[in-house]
Amino acid sequence: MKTLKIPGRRPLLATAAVVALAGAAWLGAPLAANAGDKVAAATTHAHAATEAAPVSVVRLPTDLPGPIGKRGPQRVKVDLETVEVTGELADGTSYHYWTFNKKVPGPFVRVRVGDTVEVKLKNHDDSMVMHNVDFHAVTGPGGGAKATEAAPGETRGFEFKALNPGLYVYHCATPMVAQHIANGMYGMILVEPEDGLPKVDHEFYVMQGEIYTEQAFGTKGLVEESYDKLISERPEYFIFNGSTEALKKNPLKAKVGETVRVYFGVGGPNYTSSFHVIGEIFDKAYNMGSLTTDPLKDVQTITTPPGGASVVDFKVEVPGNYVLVDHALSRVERGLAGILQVEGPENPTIFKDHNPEKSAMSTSGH
Ligand SMILES: [Cu+2]
Repeated sequence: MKTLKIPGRRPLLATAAVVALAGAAWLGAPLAANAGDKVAAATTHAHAATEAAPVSVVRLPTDLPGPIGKRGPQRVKVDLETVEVTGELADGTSYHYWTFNKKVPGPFVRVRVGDTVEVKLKNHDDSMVMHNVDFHAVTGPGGGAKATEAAPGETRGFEFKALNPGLYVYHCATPMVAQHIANGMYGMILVEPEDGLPKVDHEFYVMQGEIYTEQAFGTKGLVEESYDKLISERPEYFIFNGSTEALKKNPLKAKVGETVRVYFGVGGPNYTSSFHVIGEIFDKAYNMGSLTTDPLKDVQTITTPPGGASVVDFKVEVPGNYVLVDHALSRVERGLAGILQVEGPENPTIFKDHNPEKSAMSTSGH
């Protein structure tokens, strides 16, 4: 395996032993007491990890808790575990991800304004590097990053009061931060306003990210991260929910006449998304994830920056497949697309194809 040096930091990719040794030096005190054990353990585990078949790191778009409903402020516990795992990036292509709870994005955390949130972060025993978490919903130093900085095997924690409602990103903030985010370490926390949000039939969780690999887009096998491409912002892959296939193989689903809400966020680390659903219009768009500002109405595309979020609501009136994209459409060719499948009766007063037989033979993505 190739060794890439980050100036002044640990090697980016190296043999397990080299990484473990460099990691011990880089991590300093926390590992010093049992550095020998840790090197031995890390070597064994990393070896197993690279040989193991890739797992699915896909976070299903339906994997989020339901609305909180009427209740007063409470104390809420959030358990995160940082796990480094080899996962499927694309068909036949795998990548060594760094994750919260083995999925990308990490778990969707849902609290109410005024709640006290108790965060526990465990860095898995098999990890090679330190991890932590910075919640953008936190009022306090680093969003909790310092308070959760955990060496492999260590558990840290803090608590915060959720003062501001909104949809917020969280991410690992261990240097080099862009590397930790690019490897999959991001998720979202929804802080509901006192009265919650208007009811909809379906809520979905979608996040966009970039993957920077040494090998060109489409290369099969285990691909390696590229420091040069990361630092010059030249990703090979763009992904929704962890892989190029995540939301193609696990489409969002709704029926004609139902209302849909997408909690959309960008982990990044670098690219702003022009989030758009082909063939739909957002009836409401909560700009920048702000839930206390009146939503925009009748929006085609909503810009969402890295470390930012949007909430979009719309009703689906016509059956068919609708494609979720970043309207910077070159990114579709690098994997970025998802499907919203709408089933139900045709609605010819709203949309009527004059030659459906010919349309059925079309290979157009739209
Ligand atoms: Cu990390």
